Amino acid sequence: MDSSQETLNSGAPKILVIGVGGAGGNTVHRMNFLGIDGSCGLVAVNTDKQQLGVISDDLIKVLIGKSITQGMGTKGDITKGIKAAETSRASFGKILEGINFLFLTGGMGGGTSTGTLPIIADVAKQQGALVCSIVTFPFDLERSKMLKAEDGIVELSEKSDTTVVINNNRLAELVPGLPVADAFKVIDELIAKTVKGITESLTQPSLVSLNFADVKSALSNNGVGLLAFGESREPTDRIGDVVQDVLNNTLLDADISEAKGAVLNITGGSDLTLNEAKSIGELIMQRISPEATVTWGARVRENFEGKVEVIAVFSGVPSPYRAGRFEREAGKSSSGASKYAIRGLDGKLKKGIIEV
Ligand SMILES: Nc1nc2c(ncn2[C@@H]2O[C@H](COP(=O)(O)OP(=O)(O)OP(=O)(O)O)[C@@H](O)[C@H]2O)c(=O)[nH]1
Ligand SMILES: [Mg+2]
Repeated sequence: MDSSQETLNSGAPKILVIGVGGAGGNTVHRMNFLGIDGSCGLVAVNTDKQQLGVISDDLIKVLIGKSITQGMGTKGDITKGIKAAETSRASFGKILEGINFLFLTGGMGGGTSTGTLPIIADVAKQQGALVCSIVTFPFDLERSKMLKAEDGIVELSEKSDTTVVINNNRLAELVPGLPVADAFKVIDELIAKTVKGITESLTQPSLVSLNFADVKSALSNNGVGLLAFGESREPTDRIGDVVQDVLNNTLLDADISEAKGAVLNITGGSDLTLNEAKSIGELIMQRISPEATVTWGARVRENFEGKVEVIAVFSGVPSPYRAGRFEREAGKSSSGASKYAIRGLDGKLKKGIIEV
């Protein structure tokens, strides 16, 4: 029996999140701060020792490529990022042992993230994990990083099951005038919420639980994906309202009508009904291809009374990055807008920085 069958039989999948580079490290740091119920390991991987030092010691922190960067980061050099990761393949293999579902995150364009993410994805896939990468595309003002990021996304999407791209520039449209540091915080929080929502719906008792086999069908071998966030603002038609908000989401860079799959995560208060959750799923399903695999989970949270929030991961959308050149103008612009059980490298619980 392979490990994925074992997990399906015994219930919840083993989930791990690895944040790579400065951005990825900050994202997993934020996840740790938000807290995820259930067992989900959080790991930060970097070539920069100082950056690992400033994020929470609750995380497993893995310093790679010390002989290549002397622990000082790659300073944008993807070749160094690749070398650091290549020499750490075996360590990644150990970290990923027994993992069924891997979330990878980082800021594309950085030397560490762009070089390392595809290699971790490759190791994870070879070991049988479902790999969902959630990465950012740099701001227009980070010109030197944009071409590297485009190539990186193409490479990463070949190694991952789904590579969700969040375009920082769409965020700038969504909240004009937002200082960059605050924009990063918003993105980190959005990624953190997405991973938390999916993980908890997979592993915790929920109004509607997500089934790992369904999530697998929705995300497997599906290229580039997009993330959309929606919240209800009107009390009268909150279901129609939240669905419209998801579909109008400015973070969407491509047409979702051709998406091959979608995983929806619905959060509401104790007033959220099963029928409402179903309607949200059905309404979004109507907007994408009838062949698409759509699955949803719904959870009830405190302080959500009267509100509904949806985070949607769409997979297999036509990629504006496919040719290695981002068709920037093609993007849509719209008005709407536990403690972690982590095994260390030697199988014991370890916290703090590990050098590999
Ligand atoms: N979401 C988020 N994105 C960030 C953050 N910091 C930087 N970024 C974005 O991520 C991209 C990559 O930057 P880093 O993460 O610093 O790069 P790195 O992977 O550490 O690579 P090197 O430092 O070049 O070795 C940047 O171009 C920014 O667009 C952050 O705190 N959060
Ligand atoms: Mg860095």
